[in-house]
Amino acid sequence: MDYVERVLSNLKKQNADQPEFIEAATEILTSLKPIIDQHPEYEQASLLERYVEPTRIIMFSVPWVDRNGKIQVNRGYRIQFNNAIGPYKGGLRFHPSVNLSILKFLAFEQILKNSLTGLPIGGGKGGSDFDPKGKTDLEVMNFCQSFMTELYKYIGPDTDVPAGDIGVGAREIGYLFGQYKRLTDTHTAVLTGRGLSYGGSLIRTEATGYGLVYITEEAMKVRNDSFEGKTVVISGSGNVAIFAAEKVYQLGGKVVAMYDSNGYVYDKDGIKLDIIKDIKLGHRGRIKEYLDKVPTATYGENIKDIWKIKCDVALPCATQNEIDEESAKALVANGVKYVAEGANMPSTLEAIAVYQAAGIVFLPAKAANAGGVATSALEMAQSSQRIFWTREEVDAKLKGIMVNIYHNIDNAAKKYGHENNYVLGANIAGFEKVAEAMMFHGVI
Ligand code: NDP
Ligand code: 2IT
Repeated sequence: MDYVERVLSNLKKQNADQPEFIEAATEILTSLKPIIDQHPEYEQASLLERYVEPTRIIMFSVPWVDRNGKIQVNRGYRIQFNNAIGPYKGGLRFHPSVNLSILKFLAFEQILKNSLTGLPIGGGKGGSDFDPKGKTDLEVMNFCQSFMTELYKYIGPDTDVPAGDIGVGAREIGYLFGQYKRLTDTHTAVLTGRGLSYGGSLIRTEATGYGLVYITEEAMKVRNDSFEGKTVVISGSGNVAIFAAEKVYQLGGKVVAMYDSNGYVYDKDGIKLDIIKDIKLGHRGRIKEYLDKVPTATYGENIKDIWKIKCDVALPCATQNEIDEESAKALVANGVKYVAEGANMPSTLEAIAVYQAAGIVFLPAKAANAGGVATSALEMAQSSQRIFWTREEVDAKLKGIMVNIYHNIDNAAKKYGHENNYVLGANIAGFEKVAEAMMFHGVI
């Protein structure tokens, strides 16, 4: 067994109850082999053993009072995985499915994603099994205040800077920030995705979706192709999905289907985004309501069927493992040319194998959705300078970062003899800097 295989085999034994973490680690470690082979000093320094182990995992109880006066308890987490190149940075996810395995995979992915942005941010993630769906604003506030009353001890603008993810948007960040400010009496960039009135950055809301489309546009451009006239399927209808769709339309593409966890809508004439925004951002409604406004659209409850819709571009923007082998085969059979991941790890390992065998352009999450965290780092930069950049400035920087990421992962894939394999390219390009920094820091 070589070094990578030994570390992976040990990781699987030690984390046998964490399937998502094993899935992400298998993909990452396997594709790092070419760079590990060139650096025997990494094994000498037990670099991989240290790289796969989070610095610390914080788990805590979050008691709060619901609208009936009943006391509820949820589990809170923060995983501080790696701070070799900058403070821990990564979102908070509030969703009933949240557990240690999911947060560890997300934090582990975040290390390389954040490195790919070229900005000084390390990798972390956190969240809770709390479900904001159906809760009143007061319940969400009660929960967020209790969550922060524990979390504030472990974070700080130079230590660990959380942000949003599934179930955590402007409302939650506002309540979390308010409680942090109250507990510490400081007004700092301890969270990103803040409102514009209290330190947030223009374009942060749009950044993940826009960035996803910018990097895909670049992959198209080098192939003498563009979004003009392309049919696009987007899963999810949250923050990432909505702003990916907005940018697709701006570039001349057409989005024909989107979903939420209850069902998907298909509108062959092109989904009307203002209606989706009104449902989702306006009143936190369900996507099924789209049919009330557009009776010619269709609705299906089996969300996996969305991948059977013929499209040129698929942008999975909901959650992990939403495209399995069967769905990937359906996409390929229908002639998909580009799959770019807005969500984190939406394609299973088997699905990725299907894309690669078919030779389609596949842009993996840690490269394709890095625009969100990159703009979070731009938010931190503006806070440090105590100034705000214009919308145009932030958007131009975001686009520049995404174009750079595309060429960096493309070059890394070529350099290591795996042209067009952006999984390998992204993992290696992200790892190079983290590994170098860890070597500089000695045994810590
Ligand atoms: P939101 O909470 O805004 O939206 C999530 C969307 O995905 C909703 O439409 C939701 O449907 C759907 N969804 C969530 N879980 C499931 C599930 N288990 N099955 C089916 N549908 C589901 O989150 P974001 O848009 O912020 O995040 C989406 C993805 O993008 C996540 O993978 C996240 O990690 C990733 N991401 C987010 C970034 C950001 O800046 N926000 C940055 C980089 C990546 P419903 O409302 O019915 O639950
Ligand atoms: O997965 C992600 O990159 C995010 N949820 C954004 C993290 C951030 O710190 O902006």
